[in-house]
Amino acid sequence: MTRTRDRAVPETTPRDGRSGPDHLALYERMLLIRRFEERCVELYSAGRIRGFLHLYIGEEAVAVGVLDHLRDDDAVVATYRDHGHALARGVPIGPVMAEMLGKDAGVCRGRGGSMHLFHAPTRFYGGNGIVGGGLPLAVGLALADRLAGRDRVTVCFFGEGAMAEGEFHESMNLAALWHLPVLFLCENNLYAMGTALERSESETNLPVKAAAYEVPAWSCDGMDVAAVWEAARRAVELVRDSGGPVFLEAKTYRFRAHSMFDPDRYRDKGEVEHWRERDPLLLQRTRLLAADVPEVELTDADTRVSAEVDAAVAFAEAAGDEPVDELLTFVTSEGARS
Ligand SMILES: Cc1ncc(C[n+]2csc(CCOP(=O)(O)OP(=O)(O)O)c2C)c(N)n1
Ligand SMILES: [Mg+2]
Repeated sequence: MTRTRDRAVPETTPRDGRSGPDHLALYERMLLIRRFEERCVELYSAGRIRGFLHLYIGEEAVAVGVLDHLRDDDAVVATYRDHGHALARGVPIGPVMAEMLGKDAGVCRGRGGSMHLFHAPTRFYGGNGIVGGGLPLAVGLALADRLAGRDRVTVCFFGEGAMAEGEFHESMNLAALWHLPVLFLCENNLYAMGTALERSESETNLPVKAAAYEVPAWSCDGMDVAAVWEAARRAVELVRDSGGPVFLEAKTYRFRAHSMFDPDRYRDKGEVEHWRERDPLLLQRTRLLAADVPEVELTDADTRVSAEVDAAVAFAEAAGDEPVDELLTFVTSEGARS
C-alpha cells in the first residue's frame, strides 16, 4: 500500500483534455445556484418552504469549482447547506425545488426537505442534518469502491465546524489507514452557527489538522472559482491516482445568516461587507469581461437561469402532496417501494 505522507502535491496537466475551465459555464452554474436560493428566500417568506433553510449564497464557487471535475460514477456527500452541491452535481432542478416545497415530485418525495436532498442516479448521497454526519458515509462509499476495485472518487463536503466532531477524526483516521479514495472538502466559512472558528478551536490552521493523519492537505481561495477549480483538479487527480484520501480547505464566507432563523448578531456588518467585495459571481463576471466576453452573454446567462428557476418553481407548485395513504411508506420495511 502506498502511503501518501511525504508526497508533494503534483503539478499535473489536466488529463481530461481541458487546459482550463470553461469560465462562462462556471459563471452560469454559480448564477443558477444564486437565483435558485434567492427564490427560496421568497418562497420561505411566503410560507411555501417550511422548516430549516440554510443558504449557500457566497459559497457557490466551492461546489461549482470542485464538482466540475467529477465523473458520473463518482459520488458526492454534502451537508444541510446542500442546494448548491445538488445543483452543481446536476440533480434535476425541478425535483429539487419540489423537495423544498415538500411535494411528492421531490427528489425524496417531499420527505427530506431542504437539508436532506438525495438523488441516487447522480450518486448524490445527501444532504445531512447532523454536523459531520456525512463523513463516515463518505468513508463507507469509498471503502465499497476500494473493495470492488473501482477507481471512483467520493467527495465529502463539510464545514469547519465539523472538524471539532469526533466523526471527523475517526473518518480521517480510517480513510488514511485503509487508504480510501475520499476527497475531504472543508468549506471554511469561519463560523459554525454563531461561533467563530478561533473561539472553538485551538488549531485554526485546518490543513495542519488533516496532515496529522498523514493525509495530503492544502487550502485554496474559496471565493474565486478559478482557484477552486485548479486546486480541486489536482486534488481529484491525486485521489484517483493514489487511491487514497486528500484534504482540501476552501476559504469561503456565507453572506447570509446561518439559517433563516438566525438573527446574525455575532459578526460585524463591516466584515460581511468586506467579504461581499469578493463575491464569487462578481469576481467571475469581472474575469469574463476582462477577457472580452461580451456583456450580453452574461445577461443571456442570467435570462437562461432565471427561466430555469421559474420552470422549477412552476413544476414544484403544480406537483401534488404525497397521498395520505402512503404516509407510512418507508417507515417500516414492508411498505418500502423500489
Ligand atoms: C451533531 C450536531 N451537533 C450540533 C448541531 C447543530 N448545528 C447545526 S449547524 C451547526 C454549525 C456547523 O457549522 P459548520 O460545520 O462550520 O457548517 P456551516 O453551517 O458553517 O456551513 C451546528 C452546531 C447539529 N446539527 N449536529
Ligand atoms: Mg462553518
